[in-house]
Amino acid sequence: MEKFKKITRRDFMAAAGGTLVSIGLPGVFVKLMDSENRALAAELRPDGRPRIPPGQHAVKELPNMGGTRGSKVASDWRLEISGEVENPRILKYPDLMELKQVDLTCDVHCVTGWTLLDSRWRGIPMSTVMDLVRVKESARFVIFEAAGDYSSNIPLSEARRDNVILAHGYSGRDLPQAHGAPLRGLVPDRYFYKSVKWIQAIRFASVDEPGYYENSGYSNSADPWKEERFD
Ligand SMILES: Nc1nc2c(c(=O)[nH]1)N[C@H]1C(S)=C(S)[C@@H](COP(=O)(O)O)O[C@H]1N2
Ligand SMILES: [Mo]
Repeated sequence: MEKFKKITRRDFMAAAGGTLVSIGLPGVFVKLMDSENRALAAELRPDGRPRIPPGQHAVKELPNMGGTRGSKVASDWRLEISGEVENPRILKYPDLMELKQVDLTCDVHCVTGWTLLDSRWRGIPMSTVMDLVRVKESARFVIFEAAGDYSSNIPLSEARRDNVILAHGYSGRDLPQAHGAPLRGLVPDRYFYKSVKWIQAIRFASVDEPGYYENSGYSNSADPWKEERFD
């Protein structure tokens, strides 16, 4: 899992007096100080890329970006996994809990410009789900489908990465409903619209199916370090 050079940041915080300044305007996400953002922008990830992708700024908390929520009744919830797989499954929440669980600390990047560093998630690796349903050779894309016609898509090669999970925990607690409970996708190295909240179905497809944002002028590849925001 991802590990970052936190020393740099801590050293900087000490030098800066450890203060985080809140902008505090209603409707404006609480940003870090510009100087701290500059220091973080100079920090590198283990893969050599800058910690803060170009055109992004760090925030202190996970904003609630809204969307059409799924059912509040957890016992009604099902995850349907279908498409190019040998073993299609419909899983209930307790079925998910029997699969491999991982804790992941990662950074997430919304296309509107905010980045949240060191967010902590718990869930099931996508690779575990892929093994469970036995994905066929013909599958090349993963389509995540949610309540309210929201969907998003990633290449299968991206889905195999070990920081791609289905998350049901956030910050040491159950994932809050606003952030996608009972289950959301987490694809940290793509803009956050690829991390589908309130997932209901996962489909393995041989042909790509751009989702809600991807069909509204936003980038299909959505790489924050290449600033692939729009098509
Ligand atoms: N189902 C669903 N998932 C979604 C969205 C949405 O509107 N509906 N918005 C996306 C966008 S643009 C972002 S930035 C993140 C926001 O997640 P958060 O509200 O937990 O911060 O969810 C993504 N996943
Ligand atoms: Mo977003």
